[in-house]
Amino acid sequence: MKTKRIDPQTADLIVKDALGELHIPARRAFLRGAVTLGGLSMLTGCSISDEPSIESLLMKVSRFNDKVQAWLFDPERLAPTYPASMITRPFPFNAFYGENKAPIVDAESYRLEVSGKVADKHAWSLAELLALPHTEQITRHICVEGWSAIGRWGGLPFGDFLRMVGADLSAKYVGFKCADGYHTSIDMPTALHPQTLMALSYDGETLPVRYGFPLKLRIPTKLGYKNPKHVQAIFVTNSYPGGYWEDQGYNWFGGS
Ligand SMILES: Nc1nc2c(c(=O)[nH]1)N[C@H]1C(S)=C(S)[C@@H](COP(=O)(O)O)O[C@H]1N2
Ligand SMILES: [Mo]
Repeated sequence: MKTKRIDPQTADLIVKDALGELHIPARRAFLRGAVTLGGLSMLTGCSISDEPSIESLLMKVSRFNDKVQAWLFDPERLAPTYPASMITRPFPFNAFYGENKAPIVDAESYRLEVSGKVADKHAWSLAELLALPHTEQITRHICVEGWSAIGRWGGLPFGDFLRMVGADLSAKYVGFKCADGYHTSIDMPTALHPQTLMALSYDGETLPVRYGFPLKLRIPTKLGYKNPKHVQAIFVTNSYPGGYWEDQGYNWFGGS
């Protein structure tokens, strides 16, 4: 199993995120004046000159950040989109294992389980999912491990799916379980965000195995680890579900 290492350039991106560069004027004004990186390092007693201390600083900022972001998050904010000419080729693979270990999900027997606070708990076949309306987006994926890349995903807005299955939209969380044992969860406003997609295609083709066949959640307002691949089960709940990296100290809110 890999552990995550954060290089200074990525740390910068995360600190920016942690400090709330979410393009909301009130929030920016609040945070810009109140906290600087230097100020934070004083506040938390961490030096920011070496990697382990950057990591522990980020953990502290992150905890603060989950609380602040929860009430400052603007569900209307859109992630930037890009022209097709800017797509990163080849788009990088990442997981907690190597590319040759990506799980091969059988298309015929695949069923997407839907459970928890939803009216319609029927399990979806791939054919049923493929028959749903399809929209495309070209957005940037940012991984905390030090890279970002622009890709093109297609699928159904997740909010449309949640409404279709009669999910309790006042529930707090949506959790995801994946074919490789990975799991993660998001807050309901993010689940209903217009750019949050149940993605079945990548760059105009069936989602390749390495990018999460048969289904991934594409959430451009969230960091890479909050974009689950090979999704097998979706559940709507009021109990905090955590996640694979989140349980190891990564910011649950994980905005980008
Ligand atoms: N099922 C599953 N989903 C996952 C992961 C994983 O290990 N397993 N890794 C996450 C992380 S950290 C990243 S950066 C992205 C990478 O997605 P990509 O391979 O499409 O670039 O998948 C996310 N979703
Ligand atoms: Mo990642």
